[in-house]
Amino acid sequence: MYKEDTIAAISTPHGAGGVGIIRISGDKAFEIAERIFRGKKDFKLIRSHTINYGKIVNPESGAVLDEVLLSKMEKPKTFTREDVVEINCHGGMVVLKNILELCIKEGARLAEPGEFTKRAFLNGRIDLSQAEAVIDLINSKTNESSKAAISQLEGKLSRKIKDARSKLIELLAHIEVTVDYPEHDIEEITGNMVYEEIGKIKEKLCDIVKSFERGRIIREGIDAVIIGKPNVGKSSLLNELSGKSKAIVTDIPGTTRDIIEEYININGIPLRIIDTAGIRETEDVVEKIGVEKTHRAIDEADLVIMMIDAKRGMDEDDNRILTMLGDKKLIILINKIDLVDEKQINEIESLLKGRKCIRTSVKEGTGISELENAITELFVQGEVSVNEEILLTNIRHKNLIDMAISSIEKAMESIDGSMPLDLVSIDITDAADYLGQITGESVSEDVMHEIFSKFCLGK
Ligand SMILES: Nc1nc2c(ncn2[C@@H]2O[C@H](COP(=O)(O)OP(=O)(O)OP(=O)(O)O)[C@@H](O)[C@H]2O)c(=O)[nH]1
Ligand SMILES: [Mg+2]
Repeated sequence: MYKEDTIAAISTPHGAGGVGIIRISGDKAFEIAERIFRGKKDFKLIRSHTINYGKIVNPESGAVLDEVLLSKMEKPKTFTREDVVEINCHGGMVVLKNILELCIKEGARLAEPGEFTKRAFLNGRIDLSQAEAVIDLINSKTNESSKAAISQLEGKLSRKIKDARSKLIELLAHIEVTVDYPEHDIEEITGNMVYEEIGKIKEKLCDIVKSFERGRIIREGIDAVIIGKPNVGKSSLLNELSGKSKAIVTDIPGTTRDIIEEYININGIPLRIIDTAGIRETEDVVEKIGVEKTHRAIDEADLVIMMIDAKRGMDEDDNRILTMLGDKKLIILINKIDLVDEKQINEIESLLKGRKCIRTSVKEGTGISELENAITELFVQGEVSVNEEILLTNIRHKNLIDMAISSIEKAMESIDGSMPLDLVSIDITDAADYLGQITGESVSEDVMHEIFSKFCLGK
């Protein structure tokens, strides 16, 4: 399944840095290090899991490439469960490249992206979902998303999935014995018993799926789109929330023609905030395209922030926009309250028929923190305490759990229809198989390739 050769790569980001790390893993790691490292002690005498000062020297020319700290780590107590050498050198790209080239010349192969983690998986140190958590951890943009990744890396998701899978397999074994060896003296399993057992497993899987929406938001963030008629202050809001003057603001209606997006972070939740062209009937070709893009952005958004101009009041256009939104998650802002009095605001609120809204003046900065709190509340009811629970964050895992659930449902229907148990067991087998693909107990080479190719080089 994998070539047992020795791999090497630069494990730190490209570009100049204080230190850079080159990692070598495989049977020849020590042999290579022995040839290129000159330390106080003979390499063979260096104890495992120690860090050692010395020089990297080209054995042929005798040229010194750098002064380094080298860690020697003997298998199996290493990340890949193979012999590992890490060379901490100075962080210039030329130094790193020269040392890497020397390692390759001495017999290592340049690692593929994610290959160190792949070896950790293939050698049984971590399972597939844990390997994927390593990618998430590297890519996480907020504290919450890194906490979720760490909990997955610790194997919290894997344990639940493995548990559900082994219960299914136990059940399958029981069914098989009942069907194939009725003469054996074990308790015969009935359709009702199977129904009850897989029902319980289904419940547990459904709970995990429920955490997906929150998990996805914590990992990828919320897509929030700001919409409204032209000139209500959408671009001003984007600029205010992001603290940049990214979007052009003028008092000419129809200023924004294209989608403008910015990433911000509200109470630990990453938010992709999208400013759009104001929605109105228009003959202007460019603006028309902009309005079409606005509609598409609304379709794809997790949250719509609709702005109403307090000065102009609610009109037909606002109503049309509101009905168009369907059941999208919505926050309504009554903006420019600095220009009107209480009576005018009340009038708009009464026309909104009890829909919750926030009064803002983007110009004066009022109502912005209420908006931020409303966003947080909508998506994270209460405090996020990722450590206490597992969060499903990965779409591949979600799809597989969904498929396992529908296989279990099919099995339950078959039992309802009084089908024989050996037929029911086909769907249960499918369910177990889908779950196995999450942890990697039953996974194809293609899927594995797909997963590990998402990694950066050197991890
Ligand atoms: N008085 C007042 N003016 C505001 C407020 N918010 C925005 N404005 C002004 O309203 C005008 C339009 O603001 P924009 O942010 O460009 O509005 P927009 O919704 O992006 O407009 P389009 O891109 O044309 O759809 C600008 O002159 C802003 O300075 C506010 O709360 N109070
Ligand atoms: Mg604008």
